[in-house]
Amino acid sequence: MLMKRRPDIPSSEITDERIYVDRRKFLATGSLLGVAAATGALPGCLKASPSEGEADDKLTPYKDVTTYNNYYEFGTGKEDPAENAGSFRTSPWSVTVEGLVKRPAVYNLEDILRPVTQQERIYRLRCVEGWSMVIPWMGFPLSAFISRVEPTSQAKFVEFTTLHDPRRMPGQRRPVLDWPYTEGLRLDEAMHPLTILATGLYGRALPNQNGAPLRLVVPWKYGFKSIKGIVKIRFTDRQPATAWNKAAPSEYGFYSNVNPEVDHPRWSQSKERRIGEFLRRRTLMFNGYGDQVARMYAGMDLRRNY
Ligand SMILES: Nc1nc2c(c(=O)[nH]1)N[C@H]1C(S)=C(S)[C@@H](COP(=O)(O)O)O[C@H]1N2
Ligand SMILES: [Mo]
Repeated sequence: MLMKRRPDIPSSEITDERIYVDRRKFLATGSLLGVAAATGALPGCLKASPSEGEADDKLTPYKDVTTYNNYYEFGTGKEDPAENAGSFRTSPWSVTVEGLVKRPAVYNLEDILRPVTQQERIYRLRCVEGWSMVIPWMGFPLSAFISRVEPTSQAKFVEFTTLHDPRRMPGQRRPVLDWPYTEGLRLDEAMHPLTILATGLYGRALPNQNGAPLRLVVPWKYGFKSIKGIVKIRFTDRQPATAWNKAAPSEYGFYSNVNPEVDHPRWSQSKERRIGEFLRRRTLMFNGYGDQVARMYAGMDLRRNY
């Protein structure tokens, strides 16, 4: 029998969304594959069904993911980052690791990426402003890097800092935030297998406006936790200050878990508009990842720790 190989359709002829939607149907459980791989879960522990709400998630078009952004270092308008970050140079890039850690050093990006396996993970990102997207990220668990640098037993929190360079980041020439942008996680949140350092999306290198070359994605927290353009990771025993908490403490707390029951003081958090959709949908507790993360907050008052 003659086996004739059909030439692959050049990817340039297919829209990004279609490739990914088709691949996703094929994979059936989407991001869960990545999660299982990262946690090394035993086959018997593999969850067969997608996380809450995920079944009706359609990927947000590449165009929207890369032109509707928050990245105040490149302007406060949603279209500013795509317009202003194009010529931002992300190479060479290094990340300083300091604080309560056994291997403090300046790590080149290549050195950070060499030992890790990049995986695709489809996660929702919900902004506190009330919009959300579904994005196929490329990245690796933050835990892989943290384990490598070995925090000491006193380390309880991780602080992340974005590059501060007003010559290259025009938004930093105005005092919109107390630059540089910083964020923080509790160490267990940082070590959670859902927490990733992202290096790409839609199978491509991360666009500058989405935080190239390295940004955090914490899918159960509001988008502002997912800090972009990371140049420093510091381990501490005290809860670190965060840029948005400093700017408006009553509006943005340290935890920032997606929580439809705790309103932003100036607007409700119970619904969200999926970019590309018309009707608003109900916001899910922990952005729908509660079955995987809720136990980290057992016994905590999430109204006080907002
Ligand atoms: N350094 C830095 N990181 C940042 C921001 C920012 O202004 N500066 N904005 C945050 C906010 S509010 C959101 S909603 C997400 C948006 O990520 P996206 O543009 O990739 O969708 O990035 C977060 N990370
Ligand atoms: Mo946001």
